[in-house]
Amino acid sequence: MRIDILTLFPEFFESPLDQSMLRRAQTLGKVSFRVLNLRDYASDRHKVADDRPFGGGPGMVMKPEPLVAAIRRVRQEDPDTRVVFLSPSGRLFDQGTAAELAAAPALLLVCGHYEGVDDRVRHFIDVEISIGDYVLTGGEIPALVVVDAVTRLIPGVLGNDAATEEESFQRGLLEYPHYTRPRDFEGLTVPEVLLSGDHARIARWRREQALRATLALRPDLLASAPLSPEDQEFLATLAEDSGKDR
Ligand code: 9D3
Repeated sequence: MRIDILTLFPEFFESPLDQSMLRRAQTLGKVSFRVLNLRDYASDRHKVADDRPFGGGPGMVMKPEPLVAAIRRVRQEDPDTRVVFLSPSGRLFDQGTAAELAAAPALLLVCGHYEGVDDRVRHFIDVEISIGDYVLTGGEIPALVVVDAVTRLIPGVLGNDAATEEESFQRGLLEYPHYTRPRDFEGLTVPEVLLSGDHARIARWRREQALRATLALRPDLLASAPLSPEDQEFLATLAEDSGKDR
């Protein structure tokens, strides 16, 4: 898969794309990143990419010509490219959107900056994505969030399919707690069940911990998580218990 990033700050991406899983994915040939400098697509002598807003007001607006020239160039190379615009008014990014994007043959992630982008650029975009309801200074960090979430879903990138299977089993729930050595850390001990060697009991305990944590911290997730009759039963006993206490 090819992932292109269009930005006024290409240096921003140098280190993040060259670390850990993103680096490994490139080495394995699963993904190739290109960081495109928006200023290279400005046609004027001074390579200006922004201008004052029509109608007045503070800040600057990104001009349409360089953005659209870059989008056209990438689409010309690969017409199947999905063009994603990172924007505070986009659709909220989630795991489902990450999976959708991971299925595309190529992505172009367009990073906005300043107060915004000339609205006519919207006509050249396939999807607008926000990573959450907080104000950032630009689309660069959101683009990295998308890159990271999408790249780990490309087949063969994570390597260990065991982790992926386990993840799909716990799909839609918060994680169960993890422990490693030592068994006693400053008086904090590892739950006995994890030392028992009883794999069925361990699996049940982990499932229950995940359900418990989800009910306590993210009950909204339970509405769409795939739950077995045993899961429902366990959640019902938790609800009963809390009713007795209070
Ligand atoms: C004055 C109104 N602002 C919108 C809330 C303007 C504005 C603020 C910040 C326009 C762009 C930005 C920069 N943010 C992004 O480009 C961005 C973003 C974000 O700020 N939060 C969550 N997701 C994203 S994706 C791109």
